[in-house]
Amino acid sequence: MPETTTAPRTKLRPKTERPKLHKVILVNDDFTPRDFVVTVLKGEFHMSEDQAYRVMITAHQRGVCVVAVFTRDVAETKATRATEAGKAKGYPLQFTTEPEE
Ligand code: TYC
Repeated sequence: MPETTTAPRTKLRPKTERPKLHKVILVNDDFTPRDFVVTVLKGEFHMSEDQAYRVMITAHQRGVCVVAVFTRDVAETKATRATEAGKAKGYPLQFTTEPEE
């Protein structure tokens, strides 16, 4: 019976593409109350009071602040919901999204 030899197997590692992440960005405005921005950040993005305050005040001072990164669908859904929460109260609060580099 012929000897069976097993050739060393070159490990095939099929490329698994990681989905590109998208940033949710909080945009400052002159009308939305600070407390309301903090409430929306806590509710939609599960932030602590502290984290939410820091993100709000950064957007207030610099114009924009990255809130978090998600896959595209999740980022867009959260940005839309958070923007709608402001609209429902008559505020011009805006959350936008953009792909990470
Ligand atoms: N600039 C607003 C104010 O002074 C507060 C605010 C902060 C609004 C961040 C939007 O993304 C924002 N009442």
